Amino acid sequence: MNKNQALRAALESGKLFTAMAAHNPLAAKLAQEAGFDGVWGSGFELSASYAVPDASILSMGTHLEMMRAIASTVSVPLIADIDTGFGNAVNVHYVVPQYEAAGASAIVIEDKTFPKDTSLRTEGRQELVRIEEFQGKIAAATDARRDKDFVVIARVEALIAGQGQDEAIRRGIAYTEAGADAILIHSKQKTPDEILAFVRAWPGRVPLVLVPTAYPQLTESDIAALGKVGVVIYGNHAIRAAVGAMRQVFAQIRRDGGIKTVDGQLPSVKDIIELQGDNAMRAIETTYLR
Ligand code: SPV
Ligand code: MG
Repeated sequence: MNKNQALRAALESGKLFTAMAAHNPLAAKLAQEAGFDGVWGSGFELSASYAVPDASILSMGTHLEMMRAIASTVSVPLIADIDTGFGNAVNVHYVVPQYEAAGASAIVIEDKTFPKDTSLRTEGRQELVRIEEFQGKIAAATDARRDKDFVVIARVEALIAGQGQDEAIRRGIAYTEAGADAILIHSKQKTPDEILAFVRAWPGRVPLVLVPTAYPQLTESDIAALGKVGVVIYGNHAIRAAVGAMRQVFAQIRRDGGIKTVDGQLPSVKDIIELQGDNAMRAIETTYLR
């Protein structure tokens, strides 16, 4: 089974697929090593790693090249976050085969206006495009894909935009009718109540995708028990882990006036060299260096 087939089969199996965010190939490799089923090519994480807002500031090329680097590093499926699709349906039609060629197994496209604002920002600018316009973008994505197993996920931002559950359900159904393989429903409420109400009301023709960043109390077994969710995405835990670890280590070195105390607490240089693919290079050296 190739990666696209693996993701497609997971969606059809009814078993919960877990995807961890990554902003570079090393983070993706660590996610795979930890046992996640896939990688989330997060726009938020990549933006954060460039220290810019997640507001359509990085170019498609920057994100696409990172997806290519990630996909060529890991053997698990990559779900690429293409934000609003970098424009209208014409842009989406062009963009989707690029992401397929880069090795992604799915794209998530959200129903906000371009340029977007990030969903979890307090008082962010959350404007939605018309339902018909977004249906056109979904249809453009599904028609443009070369491999029928490549997964197109439509992301409903109606709850994020404060437009309520009826509008969210209406949009989810409309996007399913337009051909979406799954519906990502996002919420920034600090308890799972809003999402649980949506899941209960969801008619369920295609699986749902949840990003429980704001309501972390909802566990994988809780989500699996709902019976309608195919994928859980951990949206920003790689970059938050990296920021926390760097802050702590940098402060310790400044405080101690050197690296003596911190050294034994860090992954060894050997560990990093192994993550860089040392075993593979040794095999290449043995075979080809004469
Ligand atoms: C991302 O990780 O880029 C996402 C999830 O889209 S969120 O940041 O919560 O909108
Ligand atoms: Mg995003």
